Amino acid sequence: MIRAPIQVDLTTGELSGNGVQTTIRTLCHLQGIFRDEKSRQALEAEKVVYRVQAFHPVREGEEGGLFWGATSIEPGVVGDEYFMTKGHYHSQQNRGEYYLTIAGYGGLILMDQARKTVYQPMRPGSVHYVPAHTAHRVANTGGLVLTFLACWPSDAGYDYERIAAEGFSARLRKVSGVPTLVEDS
Ligand code: M6P
Ligand code: ZN
Repeated sequence: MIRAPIQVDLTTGELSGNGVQTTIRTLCHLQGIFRDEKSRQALEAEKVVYRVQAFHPVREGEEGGLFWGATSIEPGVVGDEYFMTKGHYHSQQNRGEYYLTIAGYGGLILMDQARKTVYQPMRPGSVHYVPAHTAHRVANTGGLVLTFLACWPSDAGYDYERIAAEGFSARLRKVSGVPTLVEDS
């Protein structure tokens, strides 16, 4: 079915139009995501960490379509770990994704099948390819809201359970004020 276009505000990354859905993730949704659980609990439970807007022109799980999204991560830390997304593998592991940074500064954290974790600095205009079979999460390392656009296959799906069970092998932490990828102990 041919769908009406939606709009991206190229300054803020905000999506608008028919079919755009918004999900808010507050600190209380992010139990077990950050290394320092005590610090997370000490912060305001209703504090917004990030917001995801998504446009699904076809049903989730349908083969052959593409989804479009905008994610805005607030500046902040839990302990010494930057505010970040939950992170996921795709349920259909052989599906990739693109990210395009619109505003702010951050890091895309990628972990391959061998649990090797790297991070790519994100800045306005940076385009990042998330390969298939690769866990991905984004952290806001700056003092402003970090906003990026994403495009991914409609049948990719989300595997959050594997992240909950195994985590990433490294975390992006603020060490002497500098974003540093630190192996998780
Ligand atoms: C990007 C895309 C979305 C994802 C969002 C937040 O916009 O990858 O599919 O939902 O980031 O990431 P997560 O689902 O891991 O919280
Ligand atoms: Zn994804």
